[in-house]
Amino acid sequence: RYEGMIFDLDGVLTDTARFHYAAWKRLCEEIGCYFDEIINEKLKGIGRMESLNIILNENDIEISDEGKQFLADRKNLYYKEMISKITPMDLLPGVSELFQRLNELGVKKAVASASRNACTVLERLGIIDYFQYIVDTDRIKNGKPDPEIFLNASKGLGIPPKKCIGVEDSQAGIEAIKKAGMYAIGIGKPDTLYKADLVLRDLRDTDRIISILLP
Ligand code: B16
Ligand code: MG
Repeated sequence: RYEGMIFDLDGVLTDTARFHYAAWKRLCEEIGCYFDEIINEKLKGIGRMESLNIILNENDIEISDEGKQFLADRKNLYYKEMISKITPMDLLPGVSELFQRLNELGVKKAVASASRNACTVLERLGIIDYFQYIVDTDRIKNGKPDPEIFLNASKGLGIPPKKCIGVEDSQAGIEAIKKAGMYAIGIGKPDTLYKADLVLRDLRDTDRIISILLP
């Protein structure tokens, strides 16, 4: 049986993925950059500055480090404006019920998000106290798809990777979970998350998830 579940935040517990998209889109329109859903898919689970680098590369734009910092800060400003309106109503379907079941079963939970805004979002959603461990992104050297963030979470929970299930909506995240030696549940479309052990549309099918946890 598995003893711990490690959740990504954006796109798994709440739909902040659309806010990240909207904030990048607004920035790109301002600076005359091309940006679409296909580029956006590559940014999921990827840190802020690295995401900006991907966008600039796609547009063949080169700018100074100060210029990049300015743009990354600006995107974050737009993003923070959007997440300031989040409430517990913004939890994705199935999350509350799943957490309740996991608590009853004594399954530990952690958050492994690449976002520096993760704690603000968890607080606004009213679920921060459900987690025994939240990865501190400042301590992570290598972002997803490197397994470091998930290995850090498993250590933080005190549960070996083999006994953990990771849940992710991004390709980079699923790759990180698999490299960490965990069972991977993808949230989204099977064609984009083909490396996952199981792909679900959302966390609503609690019975299915519990049957994997406790075979
Ligand atoms: P921030 P996750 C990731 O969060 C997002 O998927 C990604 O789009 C974003 O660029 C990254 O966090 C950094 O977020 O700018 O708030 O620090 O999916 O790993 O929870
Ligand atoms: Mg995500």
